[in-house]
Amino acid sequence: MPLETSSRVVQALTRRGYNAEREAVTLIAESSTPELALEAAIETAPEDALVLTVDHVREALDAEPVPDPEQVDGAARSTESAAAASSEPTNDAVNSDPSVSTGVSGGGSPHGTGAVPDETEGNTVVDRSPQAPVVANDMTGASTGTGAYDEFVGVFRDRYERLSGQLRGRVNHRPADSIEAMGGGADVELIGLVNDIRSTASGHWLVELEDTTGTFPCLVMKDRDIADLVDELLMDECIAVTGTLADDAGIVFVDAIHFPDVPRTHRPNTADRHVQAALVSDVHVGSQEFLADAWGRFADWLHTEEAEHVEYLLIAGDMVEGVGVYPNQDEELDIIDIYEQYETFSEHLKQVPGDMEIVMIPGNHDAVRLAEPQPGFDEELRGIMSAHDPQIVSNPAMVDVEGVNVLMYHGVSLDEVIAELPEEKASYDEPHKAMYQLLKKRHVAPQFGGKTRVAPEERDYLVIDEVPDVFHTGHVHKLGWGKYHNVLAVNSGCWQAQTDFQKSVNIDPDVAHAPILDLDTLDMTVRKFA
Ligand code: D5M
Ligand code: FE
Ligand code: ZN
Repeated sequence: MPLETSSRVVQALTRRGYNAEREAVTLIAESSTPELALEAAIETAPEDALVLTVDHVREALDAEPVPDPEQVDGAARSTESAAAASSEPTNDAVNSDPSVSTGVSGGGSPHGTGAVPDETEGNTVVDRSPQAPVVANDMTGASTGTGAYDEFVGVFRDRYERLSGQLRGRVNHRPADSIEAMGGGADVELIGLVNDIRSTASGHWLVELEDTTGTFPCLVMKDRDIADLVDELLMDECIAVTGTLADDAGIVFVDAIHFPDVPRTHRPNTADRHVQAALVSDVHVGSQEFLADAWGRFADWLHTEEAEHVEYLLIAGDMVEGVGVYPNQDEELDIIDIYEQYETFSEHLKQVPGDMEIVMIPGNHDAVRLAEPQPGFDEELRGIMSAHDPQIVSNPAMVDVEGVNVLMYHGVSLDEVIAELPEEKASYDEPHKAMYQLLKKRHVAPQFGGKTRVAPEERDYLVIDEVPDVFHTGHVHKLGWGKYHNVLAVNSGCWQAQTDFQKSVNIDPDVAHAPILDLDTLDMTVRKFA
């Protein structure tokens, strides 16, 4: 089979177990005899190399008899233009076509043997290599929980301290155990975790708040505007109320409810060069419904010129379908062994350009504990997925990508937010609105004891301490994005066609979309590969 296109080169390399740098693929595809170039490059690469680099290819091309790619540039280009599919190689433009080189002032020295452009020419310095993202709050290896009762008390205390800290600038908190002593009619301000929500016989709302000293009942009258906000409350989230103490000092009549929230004045950070990230999730390799062809088209596209600025790939969980996640799941498995699922996932990941930085967190289908926070994959799974040298971190994790803080969270709690809140505030069709609620509550999984399992740790890793610039989730298999107080919330859809279960409950997944985020402007475009 002729190897005149990048995507074929990538496939050939993948079959041979190699992951390759984008430019390495381009050089091979551009040479007059790509098959020979590919063989020579593989020969040149050390035996234990997982990634075929541009240096390996250049070394191979420099050696006879494979012709230098620049000398056959014209021929390679005409082959290219004859090719029909959009996945044909064009991302080599920075190397061989000065008219589209970026940041390089014209007339500089020739680029040697068709190699990496000398990006320091002229006055501008262009850095085309992605920086390794810096991860804050990765709790992999730091788990202390054994599940003992007092650990649950500890994690809630930590949640309360940190979230009440966020509210303290706005309200003058009185401890629950001292409010009764204040006397009827006093103005009260109280910060607590929501311990109970009940409607009274006359239709008002009784919200019980708990702080470190005790609990206190707070009454929200049904005819007040703030009654609407009661619809948004989830158990165990932290809020503040201000109000007036009843005559017998046994209850607070609520005038206002405050959430920790994201300040409206939040000014997001942006990258200081034009660089993009692809935000995906829910690949579900191993499922009969995994869309391998669509994934292949996505990976091929990443090798094209159009995608040359896409230097990062963030994957927000559910790499594989897993085993025993839901009842009867095995009937829809294509690969029944969990390790084989990761091996196949790794093969699909190798189709992605080798010079991209990849960050992955686990989801509820992955082979790590289900309770959140979920630590990153263990050594064995890291070994299987090592080809790209991805950053494997916990769910959730705050990832600094070129200065942009991206909060990655798989999203199991979104099911709960959608189930508990009214349709207009959170729905499967608008998953980003459910994400807004998590930002408002400054916690990725507020409700304890429901579907979302929470592990007791010394620290509540699920609190959103720092306001992210981008919030990236998956899980619900629906595509949706929007801005909340200048924070871009993106739920990234999936690479798995509708399962029997989803059919039975009318979940219509958004498949094979890749949201592409401009890190310098935080603008988003969505590419479809279905
Ligand atoms: O879940 C994808 C979406 O589908 C998410 O919203 C949960 C829902 N889902 C899928 N299968 C089930 C079963 N069997 N029970 C309840 N909810 C389900 P994911 O976990 O990514 O497959
Ligand atoms: Fe999923
Ligand atoms: Zn999931």
